[in-house]
Amino acid sequence: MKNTEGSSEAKRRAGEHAADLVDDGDVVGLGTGSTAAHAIRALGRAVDSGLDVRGIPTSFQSRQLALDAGIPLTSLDAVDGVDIAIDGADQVAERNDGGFDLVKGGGAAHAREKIVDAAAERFVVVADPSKLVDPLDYPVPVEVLPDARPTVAGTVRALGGEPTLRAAAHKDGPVVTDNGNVVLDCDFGPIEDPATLASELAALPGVVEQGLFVGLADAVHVGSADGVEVRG
Ligand code: ABF
Repeated sequence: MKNTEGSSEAKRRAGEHAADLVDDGDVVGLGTGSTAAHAIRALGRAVDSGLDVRGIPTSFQSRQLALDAGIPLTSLDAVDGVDIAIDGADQVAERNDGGFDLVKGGGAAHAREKIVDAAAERFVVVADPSKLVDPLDYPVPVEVLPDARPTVAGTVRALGGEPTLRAAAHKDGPVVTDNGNVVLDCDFGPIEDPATLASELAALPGVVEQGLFVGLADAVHVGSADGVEVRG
């Protein structure tokens, strides 16, 4: 059975550890998901204690959390740059060159996450140990314009993947993203060449964003019951 208590403690440690990296005056990308939420809450406490930061949310969920935590918000068009982004992942694989490849999008927020994370001077991933794998094999979330669902699904099958339209958890119908689109979870089994698959998926007409983050992350903070290991 999955040790969810241990996993949630690991997520808390990872999130809080990464939040400590934020300096006074920073513009911070605020990731989505339960691990990034710990970083947002920790930042909120730091703001209460006088830290001067501005946050850029990556989803409706992270915006709400940041507002509740009292973090002043801004947007990409109002700043010169993003100093640091702290975000979770569904899977993390260490590359031979010391970098990291990720699958993201389990929260259907990967389009905005990629915009903000890629814009950041430093992109820090927060995770519990269950997220570390080799190779990546999590179904790749692909956000598509609703009209493009059948054509993208057909090409995903031709590429060797099995696409599944993500269903909404608490009502009939598909998940609808913050951008008004749908998500195809595309199972390719083990992904030996994430860069090539990312390019193939990104090139399909109607694909808004795909969930492979190839070489974007600068570091991964892996929480555990004992502490936090920083990789990268
Ligand atoms: C977001 O939340 C994602 O891109 C990823 O899908 C997910 C990770 O969730 P959690 O931290 O709750 O495991 O960052």
